[in-house]
Amino acid sequence: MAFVDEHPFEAKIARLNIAVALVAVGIGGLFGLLQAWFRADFVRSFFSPTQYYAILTAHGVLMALVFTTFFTVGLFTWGVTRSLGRGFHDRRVTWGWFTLMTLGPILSFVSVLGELVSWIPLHATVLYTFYAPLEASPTFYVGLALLVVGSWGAGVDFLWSLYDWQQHNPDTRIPLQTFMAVATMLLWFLCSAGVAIEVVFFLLPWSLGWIPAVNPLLTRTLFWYFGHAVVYFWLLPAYFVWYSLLPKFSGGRLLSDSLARVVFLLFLLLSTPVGLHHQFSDPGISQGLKFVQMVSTYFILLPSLMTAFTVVASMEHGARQRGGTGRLSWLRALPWENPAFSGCALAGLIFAAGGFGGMVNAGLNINAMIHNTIWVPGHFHLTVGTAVALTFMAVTYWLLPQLTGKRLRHRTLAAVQPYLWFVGMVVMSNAMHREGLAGVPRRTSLPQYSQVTFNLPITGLGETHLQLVGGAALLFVSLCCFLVVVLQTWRGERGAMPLAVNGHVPEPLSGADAGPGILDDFRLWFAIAVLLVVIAYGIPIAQMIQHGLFAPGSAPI
Ligand code: HAS
Ligand code: CU
Repeated sequence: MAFVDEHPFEAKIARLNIAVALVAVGIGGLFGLLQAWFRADFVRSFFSPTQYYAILTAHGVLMALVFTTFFTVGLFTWGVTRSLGRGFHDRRVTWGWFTLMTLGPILSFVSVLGELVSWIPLHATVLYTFYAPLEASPTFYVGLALLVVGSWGAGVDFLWSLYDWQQHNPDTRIPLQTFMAVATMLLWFLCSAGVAIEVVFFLLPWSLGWIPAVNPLLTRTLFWYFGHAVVYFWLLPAYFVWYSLLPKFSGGRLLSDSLARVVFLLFLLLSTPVGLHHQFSDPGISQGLKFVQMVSTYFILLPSLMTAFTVVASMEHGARQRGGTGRLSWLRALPWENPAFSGCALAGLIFAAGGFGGMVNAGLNINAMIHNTIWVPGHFHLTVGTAVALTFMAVTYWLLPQLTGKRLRHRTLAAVQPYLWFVGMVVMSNAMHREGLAGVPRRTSLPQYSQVTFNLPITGLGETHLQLVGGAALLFVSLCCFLVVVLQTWRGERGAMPLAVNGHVPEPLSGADAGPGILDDFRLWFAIAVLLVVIAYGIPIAQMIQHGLFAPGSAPI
């Protein structure tokens, strides 16, 4: 029986969340294309510089904040319900958070549109990293606050389901998918508290005119406290797919359940106390503290390196089950024609490169070379823009039939789509990285560099601009293919054809009982995570206060 038949309400909530995510990725993708073409001097005369920033803000907010959050909540609604075998506790609560979550981005998006449509009296060109001193209309911040609060509601719903389940299964280990979803949501509660404080106590009162000014260093620190950890809130749903489904797509089983739990707990503990690596160039934070957080950043590589090992080993196990042999020729036995598999595997390959770039970013001294250059967008288009986004698309091909009861349509288009994304992203992000090394800045519509000659790794901006334009075009075509497959599947007739999808999720080779039960003690792990945050952020904030943050007469801006 398909998921939609067993849990029709939860299937509907998952579908609705994924539908909003798709609207966001569709509009955000179009703005991405305009963005890249504008940067490459291709459509420069169409927009004013202010409109460029509005487009950039819309692209970032829709892709990085709206698409990711909604897709994650939809995916976890499925994963938690399926693995616990029970639905949400109270439907009114579920509708409540979904409504808040949906109203928020609409409000923020309309605020951004103010810059593009003259009759909307709002403005928001503050980018998706919306810290001071850039200021937007209050509606922009209210919208984002609603999105965050709504997503907290979803987290509460998952915890509530787990609590109900534990009442009936007191001595059973938490099912792996629920474990991963709950660990991710706990990380989200912890890190989004920083941005909630920033918005509610500083940015919103400031943009309403209630307080005359805010302190940029403090609000930036609050932002990056959130802004680093949020990247793992995006990544962990992809890991959820790589751990629980990619081994199955490969034809095998995950190697170790406990190892997956340890990885998620390491993220819960180590993701938040490293945000200063986004502030290496900020004055007002001591070099010693930056050094400490650089070292902590290198610790957070560990769970990803463990993932690389386990997931690739599980894929190899699958390939050998399918008859693969040899040291590397087993790779040929993998189902490269199945987009659910190829999307995840290509996303993983790209993430290996994106993670390597992350290691470069994290070096206190090397960071000075790439900070604020277009290298950084190159890095995050590999990570969130591919490791995460392509995995989400890939799993949609497998999940959507189970959520709708409709068979996937346009299978050939679906099979080609991940490869188009892969090639487009390799080309585009390569250009971004190389331009970044040559010093081309990010987040700017000006100056234009066509007159400048470089002796750095690019032969000229003509070449890299061409890659930017071409790569972005391929990505856009790939996104359109994805949306066509999804929309056409959605429009299909329920039950008209067999689903041709097996929804069974196999147990890992080494099960949960092989590991210690303390791994499931979320209260303990969450308490340690909070303690680490207090240590990592208490000291810099105490230093800021010492330096006169609240001193009478201090000029905040
Ligand atoms: Fe980052 C900036 C450091 C990971 C996203 N990062 C950003 C920004 C974003 C972002 C959005 O230290 C820009 C923010 C802004 O607008 O200013 N990042 C890191 C480090 C990691 C890292 C050390 N980042 C991510 C992830 C992101 C993300 C994940 C989103 C999802 N990043 C930085 C730093 C900056 C930064 C500095 C600031 C730069 C500046 O100056 O502004 C690490 O977590 C990376 C670890 C990853 C690995 C790779 C493991 C490989 C795996 C692949 C397995 C293969 C498979 C497939 C499954 C070590 C797991 C195999 C296939 C076969 C066929 C075999
Ligand atoms: Cu970071």
